[in-house]
Amino acid sequence: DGRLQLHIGGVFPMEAGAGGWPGGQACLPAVEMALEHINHNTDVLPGYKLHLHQSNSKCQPGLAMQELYKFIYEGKNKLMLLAGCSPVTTVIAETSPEWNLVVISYGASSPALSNRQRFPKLFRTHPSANMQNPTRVELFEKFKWKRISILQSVEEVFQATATHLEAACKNKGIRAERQSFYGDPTDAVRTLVRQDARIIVGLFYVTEARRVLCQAYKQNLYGRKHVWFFIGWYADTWYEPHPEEHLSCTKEEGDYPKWDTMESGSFLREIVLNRSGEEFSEEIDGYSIGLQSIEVAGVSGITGLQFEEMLRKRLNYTDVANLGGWPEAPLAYDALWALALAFNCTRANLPHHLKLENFTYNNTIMAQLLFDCVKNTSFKGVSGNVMFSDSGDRIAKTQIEQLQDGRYVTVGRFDNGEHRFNWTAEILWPDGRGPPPDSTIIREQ
Ligand code: ABU
Repeated sequence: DGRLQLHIGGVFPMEAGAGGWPGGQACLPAVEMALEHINHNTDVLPGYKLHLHQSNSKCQPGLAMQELYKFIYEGKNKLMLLAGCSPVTTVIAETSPEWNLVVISYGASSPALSNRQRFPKLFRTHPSANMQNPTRVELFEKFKWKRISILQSVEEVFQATATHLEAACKNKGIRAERQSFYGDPTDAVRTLVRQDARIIVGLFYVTEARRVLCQAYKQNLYGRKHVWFFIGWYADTWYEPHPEEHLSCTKEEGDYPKWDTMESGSFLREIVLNRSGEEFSEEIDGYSIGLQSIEVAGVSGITGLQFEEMLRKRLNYTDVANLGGWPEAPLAYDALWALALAFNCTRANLPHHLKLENFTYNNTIMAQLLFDCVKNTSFKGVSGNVMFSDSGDRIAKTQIEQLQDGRYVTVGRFDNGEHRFNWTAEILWPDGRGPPPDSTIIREQ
């Protein structure tokens, strides 16, 4: 159509493999939607058209490196990269500064990524997993749990989150014991059983989570005496067995627990709120009916709710809640807007002899301008206000949900900025007698 093309690269994990996050399933369509909206918007990059080169990283760093080299050495020069999943974002963001490339991550939670020395050109629209830890500690204190266990797989993302959680617990006089595993959680679960663990925070990807449940079942680390905290970005029915994973415990064994009933113990999850709504508490006849939200359109002209509806339609109204990356899709949509607005800003500030479309990997002037423009990002997106701190982190609110008879119910919200908890519903306990103790020794209440 006569417009000049600007090329960008993006890696999307379309499947989880042995362990990982299949977030590309919903995040890639969200980015494609953003691409269409940006290319149709005459105020953004007039005279230019963005062109996305994408590949499936499967959340595997080795494969992602191969794709990175293809982006760099094949076809047109790429001006910027998008990346998702922590292990992949880590290798891409460590390597790409060699080619003066800025990376924006729409789906990487690793706290280790908040390190400007190690990742000099990385920004992320996805908050760090550390954001969940104050919420967890708040709950431990509320229920007077003084001893908790952390079960983590050994990826850096979970290692770093566990270290931060241990420190937060120590600050409040809570003892945290950590067990880790690589691939097979059998021995780590055995140790938890030996230690009589009751309150367990799980830090692992979803395929590993199903392996953990299988072992929890086999080794009897579930039921009314146990509370499990799981990561909130798994699909809604993540606990259902997946036959292709060939786990050694199946529903056919007869007494396989119904994980979504209270008898199997209390399952809590923390999710980061990725919505553009502005919240307020509403009361009817003096009774609080919880937090309501007003939707406000952002730079793209659509609200968070409209975005969600458009994406549902684009995905043919499939079972979106069970699609990898559905909760993160607004972050992916906003990542592309951040990139486009940074191109806009760079174009406006470039010396006359330099043109965006002529970017080369050794053009340090343009690379610095691109970096500065992303650094100064500030816009209202479909996931809320998009801004990056010096280390690239984002402040967000956390929502606590409990699995109650087959569906997740929101029980509270925690404002990490103001450090304020807002309870919206009761947490239910299996025998109606309140939260289970953190060990066999019952402390004075
Ligand atoms: N919310 C998805 C994060 C995935 C990752 O950190 O690898």
